Amino acid sequence: MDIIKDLKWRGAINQTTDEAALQKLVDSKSIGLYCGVDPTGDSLHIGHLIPFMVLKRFQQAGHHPVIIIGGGTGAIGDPSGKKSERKLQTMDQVKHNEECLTKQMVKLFGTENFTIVNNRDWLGNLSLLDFLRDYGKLFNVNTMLNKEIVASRLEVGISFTEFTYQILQSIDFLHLYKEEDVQLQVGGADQWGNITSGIDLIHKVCGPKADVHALTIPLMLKADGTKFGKTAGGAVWLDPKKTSPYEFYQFWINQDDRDVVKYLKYFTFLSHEEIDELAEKVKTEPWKREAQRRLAEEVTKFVHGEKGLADAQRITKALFSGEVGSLSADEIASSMKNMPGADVPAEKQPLVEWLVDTTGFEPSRRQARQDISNGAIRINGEKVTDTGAVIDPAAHFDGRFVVVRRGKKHYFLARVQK
Ligand code: 629
Repeated sequence: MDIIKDLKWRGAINQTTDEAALQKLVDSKSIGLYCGVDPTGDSLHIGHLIPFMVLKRFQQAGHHPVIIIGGGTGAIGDPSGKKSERKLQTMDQVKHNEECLTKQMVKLFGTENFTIVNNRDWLGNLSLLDFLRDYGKLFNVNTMLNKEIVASRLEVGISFTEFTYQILQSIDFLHLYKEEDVQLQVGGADQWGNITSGIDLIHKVCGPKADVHALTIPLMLKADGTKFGKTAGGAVWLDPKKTSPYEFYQFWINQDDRDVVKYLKYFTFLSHEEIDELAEKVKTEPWKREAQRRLAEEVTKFVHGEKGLADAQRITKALFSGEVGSLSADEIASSMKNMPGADVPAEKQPLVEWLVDTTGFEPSRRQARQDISNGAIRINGEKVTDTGAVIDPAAHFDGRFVVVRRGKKHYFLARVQK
């Protein structure tokens, strides 16, 4: 399948430079293309995944993706999409983040037919005088001021440092065009100004015939108007220590019917036919949530591998059935961290008292006794029906937690204090 057509079908194209010329280029040969990421954090999040999925599709179509880890640009900070000046990171932070992101990239792209570079390698050695003589001369301040990102910041103010950012990203595109045969830069819609400024630089240095292009991807909007990729617990990270595979899987499985097809198109490698079939099921049997399940399976497998997916599914099943006894204390910690809970002492106590006075999980002793005799209460996955039972909070999950469930849905996590 034609890659540009495929991207269009997926709704993944916001803007491109001359589309007919770009189409001709990708039809004619295997091209080099790139996307950059600045090491502003120690993990990628699912928003970053959007351009990387596009690069991956190019890779699968026989083209050659290059990723720039912005060790140089990250030391400056892209003003794009920021309403105010960024705080500079320390160089130690930048370097630590570079290492983390590089590892994640290799996990996503493998090592075959893929190149990863760090722009500190060329930006870091550029002397001030060379910068001003070789590049500064080729940038017109008026043009730079007119870029949306700079223009929108003029009221609040923008430092010379951040103002210069677009020149650095332009030098990168020129560098990769010369050294790695890169002819296309991909990014989110916020990157259009930076990318086209690189194209102008290449045309000035290498001549107007240089065949280089820009492709941006629309900002991801959610049907309910809230920001994509955020949950109550914050961003959805690719690092399993920050967002466990279970939480990651749950994020996708909980998506709205109105959004799920769009996400299948953006975030999975399922064929058009498969996605069309799932879209049909969203219409005809939405209660089955098959599209959401497929989405969660595909994305979790892509990011966390078969093992990550299997763990997520096992934990999901345990929490659904209530039989949580087989989960490890760490699995409890990561899967239940956003559920209601309380800190409790380690001492044994009659269960009814514990449920009412110690945890506040039940409103009254009468209610607690009734729920227990009805078989609605599970403690650590085991049904308790004896109203005279005594609870030993330190007995399970390495003495760290007691998991309480009432009915099918109401979970509560008691954290045992040492
Ligand atoms: C050097 C650095 C380059 C080319 C690009 C860059 C990074 C770029 C940027 N990107 C965002 C980031 O790093 O700031 N100036 O977080 C982010 N990107 C992914 C998408 C984006 C963008 O990594 O392009 O639009 C988010 O979806 O904001 O030579």
